[in-house]
Amino acid sequence: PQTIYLKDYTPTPYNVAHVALDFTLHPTATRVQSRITFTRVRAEDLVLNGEDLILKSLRVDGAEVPHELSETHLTIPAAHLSDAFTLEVEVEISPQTNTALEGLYMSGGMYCTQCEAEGFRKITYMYDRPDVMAPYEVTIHADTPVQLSNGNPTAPGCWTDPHPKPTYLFALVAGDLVATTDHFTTMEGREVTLNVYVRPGDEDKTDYAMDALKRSMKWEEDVYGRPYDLDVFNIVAVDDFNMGAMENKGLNIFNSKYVLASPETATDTDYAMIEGIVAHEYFHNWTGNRITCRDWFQLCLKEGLTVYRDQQFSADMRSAPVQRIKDVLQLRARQFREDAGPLAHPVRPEAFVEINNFYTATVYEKGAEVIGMLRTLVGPAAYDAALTLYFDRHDGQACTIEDWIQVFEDSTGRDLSQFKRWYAQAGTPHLTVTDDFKNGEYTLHLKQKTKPSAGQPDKAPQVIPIAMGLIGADGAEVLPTQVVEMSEAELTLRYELDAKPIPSLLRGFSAPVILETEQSEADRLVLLAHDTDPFNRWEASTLLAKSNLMANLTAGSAPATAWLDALTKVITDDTLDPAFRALVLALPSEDNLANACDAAGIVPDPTAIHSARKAVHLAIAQHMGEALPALIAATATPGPYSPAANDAAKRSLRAQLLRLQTRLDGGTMARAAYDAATNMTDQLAAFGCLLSAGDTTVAAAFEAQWRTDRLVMDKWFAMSVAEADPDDAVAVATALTQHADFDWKNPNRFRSVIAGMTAMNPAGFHHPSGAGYRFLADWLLKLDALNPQTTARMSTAFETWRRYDVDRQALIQEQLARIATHPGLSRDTAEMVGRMRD
Ligand code: BAL
Ligand code: ZN
Repeated sequence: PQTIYLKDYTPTPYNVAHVALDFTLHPTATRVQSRITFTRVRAEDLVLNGEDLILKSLRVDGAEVPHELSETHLTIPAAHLSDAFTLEVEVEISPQTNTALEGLYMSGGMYCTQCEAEGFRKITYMYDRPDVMAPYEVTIHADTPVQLSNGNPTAPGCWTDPHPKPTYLFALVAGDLVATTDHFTTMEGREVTLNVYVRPGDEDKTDYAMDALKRSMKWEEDVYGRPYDLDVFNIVAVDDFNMGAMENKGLNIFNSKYVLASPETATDTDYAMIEGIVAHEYFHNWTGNRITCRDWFQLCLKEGLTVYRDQQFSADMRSAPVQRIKDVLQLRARQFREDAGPLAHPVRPEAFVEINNFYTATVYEKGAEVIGMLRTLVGPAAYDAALTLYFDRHDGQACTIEDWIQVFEDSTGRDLSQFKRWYAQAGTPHLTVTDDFKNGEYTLHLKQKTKPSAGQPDKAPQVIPIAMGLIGADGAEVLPTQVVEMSEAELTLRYELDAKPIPSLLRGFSAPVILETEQSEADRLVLLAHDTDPFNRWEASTLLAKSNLMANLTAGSAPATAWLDALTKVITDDTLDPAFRALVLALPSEDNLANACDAAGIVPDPTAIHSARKAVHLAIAQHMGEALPALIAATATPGPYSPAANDAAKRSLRAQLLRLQTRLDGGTMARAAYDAATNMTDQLAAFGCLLSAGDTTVAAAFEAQWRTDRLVMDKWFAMSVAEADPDDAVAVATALTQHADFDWKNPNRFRSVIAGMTAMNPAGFHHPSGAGYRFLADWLLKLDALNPQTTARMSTAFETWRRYDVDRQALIQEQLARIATHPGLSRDTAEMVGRMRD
């Protein structure tokens, strides 16, 4: 397969002035007539993308012309083209047999599309690339009650989108759908009709998505000064969807998991995800749609910025410190893991085979961190001014990271050339800190280093904004937060002080780096009790938990009483946000501990990690002992369910406490909580406790209660694998794949069972028998023939293989080789497996 390089970017020889599309929908024989107006820039052949299309007719300005077809392109020689011409093409496509879920496909009898990144080429011949933007007119003929496309409706089945857009933002939906409708008046006085379309029967689960949409529209005006720009904004929920959601202009299409919510069926986490993703897709209207990417190498231009903005929104809607901690947990779990392995790549990659493989945590989450650092470096007011300039200067354009950085340079006068390394260098910088106190002078010495990664043997120093403060041994703040800029490989900071302080570095996690300090347990206990920065208070607790877990793992040591006392103090402190307390109580994940072993030069044993984590969890439970029932009672949320942050915070603490209590009473209280639960958050928390305690009846009861609810059953499938004993996990997962409701072609259901094993039961996945690896490879090979995108994504479960012992390494390599040599393997999966192989 061909590798595409950033350096090879060339503009097209023709511009597109207008696109008119006429669809006659049929499950296996949809007709697409296109009428596309081109203008010439250079006298070259017209080479358009097109795949899996049956060409029925082709005319240029009404006349038949010679043309060539390949599996991927249509070519019309330059000699047959003039300065301005109209290309009329008719093709036939088959949505029903489109199992890749890219282009036009069917989900539960509904027609829908997914065109990002390169799905439009499966609809008709076109320049399927983001820098070709045009207004669209769409007509849909279908015997369905609802037909939707981008823009404003002009007649039944007819849509006009006046805003020039690239193909990847095209969308079409047709089916038996019902709408919940509301309205929003923009800051400019535009009356906008808002619809959330779902399948009949789901309409009682749309209120929260609608509410989140209206709050997003208002926040975007208040914080970024950007109003909505069409008369209609539609959201559609689709059951079969590779991604979370898609920001098509005026017609956002969502995985139904991120739209549908009722207290009985959705957890607080689901509600928070819906809020964040509705906001994310809406915010793309300005950062992605009106200002788009010149080419796919610039994906972080829209994704990093939009993730940053949805994180800001969620922080404003909820607790900002809690949001930050959750964002960093995600970043470390997914992006740091990616950056440390064979799939590491820069925020702006320079080459790809299949762009779908670059919708990654690095492009999204590290891309967002880079923007957060930029804001920290220039300050909030300068950030706002730069964003205003960005919108003014680039509205309607397809841009690059250079354009983005230029806006900051022009509006602040700063030279950001070194800062651009954050976009170009893969890998997470390690920031090593030593300190000293002598003769009234406190010295902090910092060194940065980034390990080599594929194609990048040497890394230059990056600009690291370090928000820091100093805390006295008595817990008093000696130095309030200041931002230090580190741009060289080493930096020394000096402070005149009476006594040696405790440094609180990287407050708010001001840069995506790995901090390595010689901090003592005693200093961490002071920070846990007194740091004025909530992030670093939590960080201290995480580091304490990690060191106690590692001591148990490597030496069988019982957790330190001082830590258990400090933990109990935080958990019982009513002045602290219960959500914060819940995060303090959550132990580092097994994957996180495997990574900690690796970093410490210890080969991780997933089975031993699982046991150590259980042992430490039990020790915490025993330490809190009799206090637990009262603490659980104090987390009650009387009255009707509210998904708002306050109540959700209490439920999150309750879930953690119930887990501890289950270790002591074998599930007695969890059983009572399960029976009394009136919402899915409480029910699922108790369900997990009961499964972990070996309850033999609850799984069947849960299944009987929720058998007809697809999204709740996804949770049942996932939890059943996640909570299985690691020795039984493969057998449990295999049995679930034989369940009548295991529709493996549905990405949500597939992920429930497969990631229930790979991500949620690591000791089961890494079972020394290798059965977990075989299980994953079997299912990847099966799905690859139908849905390469989801297969390639799921293959990343193997990316940490280098951490493990030689036996496990060999077992994983055996499966990777088996996948790589499978006849007919997709380009997507071939690229991923190729990058992961030894
Ligand atoms: N653009 C793909 C889905 C998203 O990031 O919103
Ligand atoms: Zn996005």
